[in-house]
Amino acid sequence: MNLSARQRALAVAGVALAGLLAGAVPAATAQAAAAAPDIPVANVKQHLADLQSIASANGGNRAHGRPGYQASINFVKAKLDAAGFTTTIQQFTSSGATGYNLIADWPGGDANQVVMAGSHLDSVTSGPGINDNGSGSAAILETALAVARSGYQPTKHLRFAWWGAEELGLVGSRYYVNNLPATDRAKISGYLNFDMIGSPNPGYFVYDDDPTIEKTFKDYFAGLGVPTEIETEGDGRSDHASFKNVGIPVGGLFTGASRTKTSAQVQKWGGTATAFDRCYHSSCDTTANINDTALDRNSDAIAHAIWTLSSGTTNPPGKVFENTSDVSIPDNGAAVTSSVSVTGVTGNAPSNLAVGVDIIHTWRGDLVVDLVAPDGTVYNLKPFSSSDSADNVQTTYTVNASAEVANGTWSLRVQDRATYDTGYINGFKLTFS
Ligand code: DTR
Ligand code: CA
Ligand code: ZN
Ligand code: ZN
Repeated sequence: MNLSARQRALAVAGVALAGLLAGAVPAATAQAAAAAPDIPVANVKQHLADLQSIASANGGNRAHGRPGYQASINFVKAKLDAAGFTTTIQQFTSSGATGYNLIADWPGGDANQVVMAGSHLDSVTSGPGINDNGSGSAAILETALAVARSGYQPTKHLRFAWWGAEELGLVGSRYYVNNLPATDRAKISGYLNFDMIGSPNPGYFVYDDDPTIEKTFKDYFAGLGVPTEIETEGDGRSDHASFKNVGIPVGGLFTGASRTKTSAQVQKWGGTATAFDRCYHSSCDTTANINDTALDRNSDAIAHAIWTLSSGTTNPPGKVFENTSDVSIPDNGAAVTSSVSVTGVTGNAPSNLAVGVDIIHTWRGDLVVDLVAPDGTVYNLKPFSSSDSADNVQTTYTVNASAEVANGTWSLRVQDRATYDTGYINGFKLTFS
C-alpha cells in the first residue's frame, strides 16, 4: 500500500503506542529477585575463633549449663543487636540447669510467611564444639549480618535461631516449638537446620525433607559443580526434627560426623576413607578441626537459600533524598523543620540510615536536633548542651531506622533553647544504603 510520509509516521507511532499500552514497559521497572551476596569465610572463621576463645576462657567447653554457653549466647546476641535485629532470649530448664535459646528477627517482611534458619550453639562438655556446632552457628550469624549490611528487603520475614541443649536431646528447639502457638507455627514456611557444616574430611549432604528446600540447596551445589548426597542419618538427629514433628517444612546441610567416608565418596569429594569428623564430640573439635572450603561453600549455600526462599529485593546502594533550602532557627524559640519525601524504597528503612545534618549556628550547644520518621517516631540526634560552645552541626548520624517504613515524609527538627546565638538549617540528607 503506497502511504504518504505522514501516513507512515502515524502508523509507526500507532504501533509504538499500542506496544506501550499493551504493557511493553521496559523490564527495568520490575525489580528482579536479589541474588545472595558471597559470605566471606574469613568472617565465619573469625566467629569460630571467638567461640574458641570463649571455650578456652570457660573450662574448655560451651556446654549447656556451663559458663561457656552463656558467654556464647551473649557473644552472638551482641553482634545481632548491633546490626539492628530484634533479639529475644528464651529460657528453659534441662537436667537441673538453665538453658537459653536466642531468637533474632529481622524487622520487615510478611509476618505470615517466616523463613527460619537455626543452629544449636551448645557443645558437648568434652570440648569447644567448633565444628559441632560452632560451624552452623557462625555461618548463620554471618548470613544474618549480611542481611543487615546488604540492604536486602526480604518479601518474607526472616528469623534466625541459636538453640540450647541440643546435645541433651534437641531440648532447646523442642522447647521453642512446643511453646510456639499453633497460629505462629503455621506462619513458618520453612525451617533450615545447620549442624556440622565444616567437617575436616567433608561430605556434602542435603537433608531430604521438604522438596523445595532440598532443590534449592542441590541447585546451588550443582552450580558449583559439587556433587551432593541425601542425608540419611539425619532424621531425628538434630533440631530440624523438632520442627518436622509438628509439620513444618524443613531442610538443611551436613558435612558428616563420626561415620566413615566410603571409597566411592572419596572419589566424589576427595579426602580420606576415614571419619568425616574424627574429633566428633571430642576435645580436639577446635578451630583446627574445620575444612575451610566446606565451611565457605556451605555458608554461601545458606545465604543462597535464605535469599531464594524469602524472595526479596535489594535497594540500590545509596538512594539519596536531600533538602538544601535554608531554614532560619528562631533564637530561643519554636522548633523548625526541613523535610524530604522518600519514595521508591521497598520495605523498611535500613538499620544504618545515614542522616546528613548541616546546621550553621554559633554555640551549637543551644540546639536540640531530632530526626522525625513518617509515622512521627522521634530519633534524637543531638541533645541540648550548656557547655558545647563550638559552632555548627555538620555531621552524618547513623540511625537504626529498621522499624520504620522507608517511604514517606522524614523531617529534621531543630530547636534553639537558649538566647543570643542564632543560625539556620543549611541542609538535610537521607541515604538509604
Ligand atoms: N546429632 C548431631 C550430629 C549429627 C549426627 N548426625 C547428623 C545428621 C544431621 C545433622 C546432625 C547430625 C550432634 O551431635 O549435634
Ligand atoms: Ca564465601
Ligand atoms: Zn553433637
Ligand atoms: Zn551438633
